[in-house]
Amino acid sequence: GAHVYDPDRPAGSLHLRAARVLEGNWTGTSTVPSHGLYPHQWSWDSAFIAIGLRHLSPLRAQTELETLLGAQWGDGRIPHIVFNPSVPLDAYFPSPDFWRSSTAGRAAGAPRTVQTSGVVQPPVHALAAWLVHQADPGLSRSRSFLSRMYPRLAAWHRYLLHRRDLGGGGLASVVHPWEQGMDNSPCWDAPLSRVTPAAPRSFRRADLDHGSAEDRPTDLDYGRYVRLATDYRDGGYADGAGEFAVEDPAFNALLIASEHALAAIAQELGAAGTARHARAERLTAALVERLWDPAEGMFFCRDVYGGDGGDGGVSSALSSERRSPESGAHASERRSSESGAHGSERGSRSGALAPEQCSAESSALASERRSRQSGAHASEQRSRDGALIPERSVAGLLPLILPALPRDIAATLVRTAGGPHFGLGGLARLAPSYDLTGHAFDPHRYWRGPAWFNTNWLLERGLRLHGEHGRAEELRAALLETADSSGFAEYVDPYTGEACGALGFSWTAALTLDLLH
Ligand code: 9WN
Repeated sequence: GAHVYDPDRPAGSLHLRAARVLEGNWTGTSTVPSHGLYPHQWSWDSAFIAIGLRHLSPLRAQTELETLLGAQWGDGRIPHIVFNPSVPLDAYFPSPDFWRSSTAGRAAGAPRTVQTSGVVQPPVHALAAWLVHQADPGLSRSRSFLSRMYPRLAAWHRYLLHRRDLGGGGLASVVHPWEQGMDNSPCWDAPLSRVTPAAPRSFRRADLDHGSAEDRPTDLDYGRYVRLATDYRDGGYADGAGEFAVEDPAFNALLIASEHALAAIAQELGAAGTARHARAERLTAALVERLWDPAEGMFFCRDVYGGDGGDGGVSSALSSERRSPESGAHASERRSSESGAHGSERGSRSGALAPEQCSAESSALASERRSRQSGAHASEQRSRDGALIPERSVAGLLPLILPALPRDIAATLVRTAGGPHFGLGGLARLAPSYDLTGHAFDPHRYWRGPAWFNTNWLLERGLRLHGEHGRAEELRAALLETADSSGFAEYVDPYTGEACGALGFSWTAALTLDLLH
């Protein structure tokens, strides 16, 4: 059908309906993803929600992020769920009595007063904070929003780049599928197969009270999720001891985009952003070095504890195509980004970093780097190569959001997005979460095929960043049309746009608002 959003439809009405969804899901201090299925605050949801909410109420958008970052742990991690104490324990699994953050997480500095999970989610927060600031810089400065958020965001990135560099190659690893956010992606099948599932009767899946079993992860998946989370908890949430460690291209791309945003925030606060922009560029090079596959034309996940430590090519596993011999050659071709994607606005100094914080900024980054180089962190003492996971996930396209991505790689990603595996602008209405031709593709099962609004919003941004305005506009129109026709569904069939999962889903409504502005 026509994939063009009809501008003659009353423009206000989609805006109004999206606003009503967010209004209904607002609790007073944050927004639930959906009241039935997800009745607490989720980390990356809140970042996307804030990006939309800023168009309705910059104050609420700031509050959303402040509430989340208020639950940060002493070691810098931002938990993936902040529990609402007034919601019954059995409304969502795993509940606070499973995570036991305030006791089991004590050594890692979990807060005492608020209950949280112990795993994390993709670091979209600095990007969100910067975009929220830009929606109303006057309000932001008057509330010292950025100067209050900055140290927390910096500690968050420090946690990920130090404690989570389990592969020793400079990238952050996720230690649980919930952390990457695409819970049952086929990418996790191989690394999860090494995990002994928890006994099925040792837990109760509250998600099945709301979602249809065919659309959700399987019981076997859940057994493994529970095992990994239990072991992490029982080890006091210390990093480096688990069985599962994956370097994911989307998680790391979001970290890098957020590092560029943090550089812009530092500049706004009167410090130099150059060290952070430079770090973001080094991370972009590491991402290419470790996760780019030139023969397949996309990024793949690295299973840090998997494989035989071979050259990491995926083509022989995916098909019979031969790999190009110059794997990794792109790492040296990165171009420098002049000012970063998010501009380098130097604004008012009100709420600026204190002078000692400013000068501490670049020396802190330098000493972080020295301690990494000397192998001061237990997890970095040796590099683990692992192996690339031969599954094509939309995560492998999302580095398109990076400003310092080499031009040829960006162009290749655009081609891959429009090719047979993702069908963007052709077969598929929106980019699927997983390879349309893949052996595990299922158009309705959660992250094994359906299209999601956050990943497509990121692709739209990446297309625009790399000058693909026509394709970006087409994707924007398809997103708006599908959000509208699906009732702001959690996810949709990538071919038909049929609604799946929860309706009135917050990030779908929020990102719709953002695209309308
Ligand atoms: C586990 C809240 C979250 C999203 C994730 C999505 C789903 C939770 C679940 O819902 O995960 O964190 O119970 O399935 O996979 O991306 O953040 O919307």
